[in-house]
Amino acid sequence: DFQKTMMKRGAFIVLEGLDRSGKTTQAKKLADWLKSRGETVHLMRFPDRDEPFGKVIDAYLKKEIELASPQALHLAFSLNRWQKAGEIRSLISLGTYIVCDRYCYSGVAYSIASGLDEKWVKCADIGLPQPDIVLRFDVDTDVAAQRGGFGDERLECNELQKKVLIEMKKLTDERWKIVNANDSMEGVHNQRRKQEEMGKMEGEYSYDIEK
Ligand code: DGP
Ligand code: NA
Ligand code: NA
Repeated sequence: DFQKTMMKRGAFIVLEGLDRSGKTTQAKKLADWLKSRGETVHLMRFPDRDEPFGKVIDAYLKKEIELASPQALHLAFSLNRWQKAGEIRSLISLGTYIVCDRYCYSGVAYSIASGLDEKWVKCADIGLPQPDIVLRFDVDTDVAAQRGGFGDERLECNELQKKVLIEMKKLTDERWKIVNANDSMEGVHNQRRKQEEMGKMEGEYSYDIEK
């Protein structure tokens, strides 16, 4: 345990943004870049479609099943994150960098955009591990809609995406980093890398899940 205490803490880096904002590609690039600097890196994504609650979410998004209420869908997304909370904490304490494609900010933004009550949706995630950095990938909804695969799943409609972006912006404070995701893949990676080099962010977020 002494060794564990002396070990350098890792970091929990979250990427947020609309569907087809390129987050998934950028998460992999960020992970590779951190690895090239000698860090131990664990890529994570939410929803994690392999986890039991994630299987329900996956089936719902693919229109294979219906859920009885939007509240049930919201809680499934949250349960999916709670199933990973312990793993996140232990990886970080062991010095691992977690690069995470979506987190509770998607949870809040998509659910409010879908019409659920703000106060209610925020409750389910209170107590989840807090990220060190949140990178928000901004893409014009019209640019996103033209990217491959858009519209295949539920929630990928332009009108909802516009509302999600509004909600995502409300969750943002000065500690978030904004990336212009309309840029090319390399351009986006370089923007993000510059921000990473500015150092690890510390402190609280306006949507504080620790409380
Ligand atoms: P992805 O696998 O990243 O494409 O996400 C699947 C879809 O689910 C996408 O449209 C965004 C949405 N989504 C992700 N997380 C949440 C969440 O926690 N709550 C809700 N309501 N939607 C979410
Ligand atoms: Na998607
Ligand atoms: Na994605």
